[in-house]
Amino acid sequence: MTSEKRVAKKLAGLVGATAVASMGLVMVGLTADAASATTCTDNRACLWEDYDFMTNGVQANRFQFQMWAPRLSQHYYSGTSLTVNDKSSSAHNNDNTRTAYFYMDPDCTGYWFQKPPNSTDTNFNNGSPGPQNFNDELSAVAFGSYLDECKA
Ligand SMILES: [Ca+2]
Ligand SMILES: [Ca+2]
Ligand SMILES: [Ca+2]
Repeated sequence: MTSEKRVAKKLAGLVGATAVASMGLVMVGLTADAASATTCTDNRACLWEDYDFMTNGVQANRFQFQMWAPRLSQHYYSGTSLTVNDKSSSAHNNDNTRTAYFYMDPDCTGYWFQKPPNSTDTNFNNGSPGPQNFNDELSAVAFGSYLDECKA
């Protein structure tokens, strides 16, 4: 039995089934947030070279951006000599309000996907969650308010 279930069972004896049902929903939400915590700095979005927020096995070695980056070939995953272009396999948008955009081609062109505030994707090859078929393809990134600058 997980610790969550033990807590839920204990609460069931104390406060009744209806209250426990709503408590259960709250706990599920907290668990989801904890699972998506990464080394990505607040108010930035991050990319990693490998699945599951890793670059060469190190989560701290990420590329992160606050505005836009039209040519990922000019950037490195932190702490490495790996350029970011056509290598990224997972992402975390760690901004509370802004949507981040990810493009296959430089200057924010070509196929793209977006990640809403506080969302992640552990694997650009699968669709749960989206996107899929973007593995090792990204060449430009931007938050929504900087798309014009990125395309300029
Ligand atoms: Ca990769
Ligand atoms: Ca995916
Ligand atoms: Ca590309």
